[in-house]
Amino acid sequence: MMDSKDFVYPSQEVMDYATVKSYDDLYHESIKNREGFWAEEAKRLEWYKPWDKVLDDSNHPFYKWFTGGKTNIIQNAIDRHLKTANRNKLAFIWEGEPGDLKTYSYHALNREVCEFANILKAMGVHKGDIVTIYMPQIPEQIFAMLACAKIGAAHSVVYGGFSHEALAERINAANSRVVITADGGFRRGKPTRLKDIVNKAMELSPTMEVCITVKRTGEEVYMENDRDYWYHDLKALPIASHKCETEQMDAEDMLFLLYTSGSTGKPKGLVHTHGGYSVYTSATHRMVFDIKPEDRWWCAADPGWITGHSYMVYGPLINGSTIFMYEGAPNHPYPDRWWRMIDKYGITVLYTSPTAIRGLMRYGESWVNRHDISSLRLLGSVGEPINPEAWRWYHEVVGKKKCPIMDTWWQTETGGFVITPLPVTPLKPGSATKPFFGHEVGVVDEQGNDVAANEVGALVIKNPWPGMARTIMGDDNRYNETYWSKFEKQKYYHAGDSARKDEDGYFWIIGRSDDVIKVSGYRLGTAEIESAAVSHSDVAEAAAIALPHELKGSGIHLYVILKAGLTGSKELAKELLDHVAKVMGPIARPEEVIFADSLPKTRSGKIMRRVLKARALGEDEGDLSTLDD
Ligand code: 6R9
Repeated sequence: MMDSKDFVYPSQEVMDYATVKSYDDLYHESIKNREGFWAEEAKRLEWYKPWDKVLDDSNHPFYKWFTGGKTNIIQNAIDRHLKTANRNKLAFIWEGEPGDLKTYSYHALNREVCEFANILKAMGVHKGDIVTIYMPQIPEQIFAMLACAKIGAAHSVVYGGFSHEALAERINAANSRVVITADGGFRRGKPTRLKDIVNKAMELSPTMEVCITVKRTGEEVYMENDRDYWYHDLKALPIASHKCETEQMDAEDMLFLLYTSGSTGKPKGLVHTHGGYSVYTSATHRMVFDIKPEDRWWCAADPGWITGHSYMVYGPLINGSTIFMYEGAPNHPYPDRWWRMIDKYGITVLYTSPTAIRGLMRYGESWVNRHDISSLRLLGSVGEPINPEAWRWYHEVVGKKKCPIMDTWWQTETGGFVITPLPVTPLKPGSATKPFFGHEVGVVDEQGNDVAANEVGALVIKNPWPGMARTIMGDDNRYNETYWSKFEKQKYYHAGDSARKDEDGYFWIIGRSDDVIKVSGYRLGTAEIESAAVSHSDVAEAAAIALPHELKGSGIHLYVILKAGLTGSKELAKELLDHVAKVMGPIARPEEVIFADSLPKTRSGKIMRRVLKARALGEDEGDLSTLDD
């Protein structure tokens, strides 16, 4: 690990360009008058009706922001721009994996979104409904999200890598009637077959009535009469007018639902709102990445992840940025694909994950150096702690030592950045540095007391913020239990990460302290992986743990107890790997299966994954007093 004294200072050029020149002054002000700070940010946006109260904290932990206010995120992400010179500015540049290119001005984006919105209305989608979106990375995915928001329906985007079972579970939990998909997308030169997966999911989803399919790959797909509609057919009908009123929403109305993995049981559908989320994503995006009108912003994430929602779509569009999106694999047809596109489109900010950086790093710097990527002025990282080797490569080879790296710590639950540098912040490679404005973040012991500098503890947020998730859909109790019960007395938000804060007040995230595994930045629950494993007829019990993986950050290692009378074999191990990947999706494919006779458990029957992990790493097993046997 890098010595925590080694600061990397921003260049004079970065300092001169920066809008926020000093972190400390604004930070102290934002803490002294938190509501005032957020009210100022909210005033930068348009509202149909201004709010009565900035923060309603009368019912902890169910905080409300900008109550009484009326808006719609589309009012600021699109409508507002149509009245200014932004109307003719590029909103969106998209490149398909085969090399096809599409561009949309804000004017053109509005037409697309209105058409899609009118189609949804014609299909009977109403304000308050939840529409499921399961798509490849094509422009229509973004149009679909924006169209839902525009008419006041909530979207639930399911990551295109998930299996039909995982998709069906999410459709059913949200009670979705309508799903939007595509025949497929292109990945590593091959078409994926998404509609097939949706077809299988719909068999398991009794609520499903309508499936809208965008034609992308042109592959043959099965379409059922009166249920399945081609998007281009609907678009050709008079119902698809390019004019559509934006629905006026209460600030606290649901904008979207996004499922994420928790430590136990079923995935949680986190609820985000129109008002607070608009303010929070746009403020964090603008200030952390010092967004200026001339920027070309590339958040290389999947829209099915919170990063895609907040920083590919909503934050940047509210800020009137030109966003870039790429459909396919980073190494297709050659490992210089990303650098070629940065050169071609003049990208100024690249925001991606450590996994992606490590993946590109292994091809060596000559691929980067073939292209002129000097348009880049800032870089960003998200999803997991970035290791020093990847940090240095990103900084030196990609950023040519002139682009500071914004290592942003946040979660699906937080809606946007919480611990993050600004361009002017002296960096320490591997540290997400300091809290964003309005935030008091702490590292605490079991009782909720701040621990001493450099001691490891639980990461907590000590205050409410506008971008916070409001609840878990349909389960207020679980929301309270998961995030607010551990430090109930102090009213701290419990993030589920362990961390330390050094003598300079810089935060170092160590990783999840609960049973969540981050594979290539994607969040998976051990419980889901284990339940996928035991759904195989030969498996009696399973335990999943994460071990360090060179590219993915963490890889899944699966311990399996077979049913009586069965013995493990190489073939069966392979079959189990395939089975988990099939049930959950390829992202959850374990690295290895280890056949075991027993698993370490507590007397209450809870699998002690930390013991398995310590053994696998040859580390001290720690306190075994609760171990049964
Ligand atoms: C945005 C996102 C949240 C978990 C979080 C933490 C890890 C995210 C990080 C980071 C270290 C960073 N995480 N950013 N760890 N440094 N810059 O990733 O949301 O998928 O909900 O995951 O990701 O463990 O608790 P989500």
